[in-house]
Amino acid sequence: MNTLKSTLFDKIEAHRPRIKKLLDQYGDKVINEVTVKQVIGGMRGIKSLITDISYLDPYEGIRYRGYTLPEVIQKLPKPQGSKMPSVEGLFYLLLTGDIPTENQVADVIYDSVNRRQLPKYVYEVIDAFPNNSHPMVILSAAVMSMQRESIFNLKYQRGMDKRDYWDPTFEDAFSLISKLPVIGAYIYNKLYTKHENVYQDPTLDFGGNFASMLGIDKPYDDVSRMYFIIHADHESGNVSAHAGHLISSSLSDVYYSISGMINGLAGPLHGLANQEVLRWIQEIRSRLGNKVPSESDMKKFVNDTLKSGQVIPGFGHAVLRKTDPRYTIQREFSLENLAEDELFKYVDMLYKVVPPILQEHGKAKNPWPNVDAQSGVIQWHYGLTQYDFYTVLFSIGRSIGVMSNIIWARALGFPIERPKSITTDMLEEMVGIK
Ligand code: HAX
Repeated sequence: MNTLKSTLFDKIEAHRPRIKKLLDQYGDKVINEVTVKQVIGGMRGIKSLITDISYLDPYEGIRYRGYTLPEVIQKLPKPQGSKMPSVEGLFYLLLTGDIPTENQVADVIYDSVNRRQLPKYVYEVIDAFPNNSHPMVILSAAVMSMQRESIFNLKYQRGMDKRDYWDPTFEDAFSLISKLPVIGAYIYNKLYTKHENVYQDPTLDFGGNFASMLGIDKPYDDVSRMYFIIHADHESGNVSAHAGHLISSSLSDVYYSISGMINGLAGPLHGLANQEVLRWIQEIRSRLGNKVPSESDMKKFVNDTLKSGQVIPGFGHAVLRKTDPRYTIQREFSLENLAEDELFKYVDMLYKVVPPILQEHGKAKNPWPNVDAQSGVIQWHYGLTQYDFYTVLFSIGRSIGVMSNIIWARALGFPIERPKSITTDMLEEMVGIK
């Protein structure tokens, strides 16, 4: 076993008794009450999922394995000359809870490079799509097409001890994570560059190789690393993470689960919001004849959007109650690298203008920007102007957290998910209306 897998195995063995004790000794202890509002309102805030990979505090934002994002970026080993860490190091951290050494990261990169090769049919599946298909559809289908590669599925068919489920799941997950940037880059090149740049560079890490396959120069390699790292996980209850977890809880393999995760991320209230932000800014731009808007122009545009019954993309959050630290990290990167970019000026002005308007509007519980308000502008600045593609980038990052969770769910023997639903009649009876 390589060091990542053997370290993971030790952590799993150490963790299993904790879950067993909780179940055996405290299984019936009440930790939560559920209100009518939560039943009707998308289960907001019900503590009913368990994960040790990340935790989202409403005011502080996300922590991965106890580390804030600035700490993750500062502590994880970085490729020579880079300001951002290797994504492979993040995978190590999410799986084991340990900050890896440079050598441990090098081992993961070595192993990952050997898993990057795509079966030939995946290229054919991608090429078969019309060029006006949304890239998220192509991504989901490409992942789905690889289900026949699943080692978990093969071993399950042959008969496997439950305690070993995590091992082939790790193999499937690590292979799929390694392949996703290659799939993403191939989709990008098919749709937008007529396959000008397709070459992988086995000497480069996850983010570096992705930038190279897109044919975008430095510092886009660091942009990719940053982007994949900050999008990797956001607890287990968000749509993409929960969709992945739910599907895998029936013992569907990671190909089924990640394809489902991608489909959930493709909604405009979730991952597609990064595309929506850019589309919306472009709309403002063309309405104003490409001139940089004044603050009052911008306020009018925001108010018009709200009056027409639409949401302001990139603002608000189901859990967060302050500016998303993923927004702040990208804002700091932008101030350092693209402060004069015209679109960044739009984003900066929206940061000033939108929160007070949303507060006044009185509906959104969180008027502050989320990750998606910033991310598209950075991509645009480095030449990735095809904003339909942005959620593919999000998917590549998010898959790392979701698959880490799936591996652990298998290791800890979490059961098939099955919450209970009730009828409106029953709910009315419960509150005494009937
Ligand atoms: N603009 C206008 N209205 C908003 C709003 C926004 N940005 N954010 C919330 N609201 C509205 C809601 O639509 C809701 O209205 P109704 O009562 O009429 O249904 C009301 O305020 C209360 O919503 P909430 O409780 O504050 O927020 P939710 O938990 O229901 O929804 C969302 C959270 C992120 C979906 C929401 O804030 C939103 O639609 N934001 C814009 C889209 C967006 O940026 N999505 C990306 C979120 C981050 C993410 O998941 N990235 O992948």
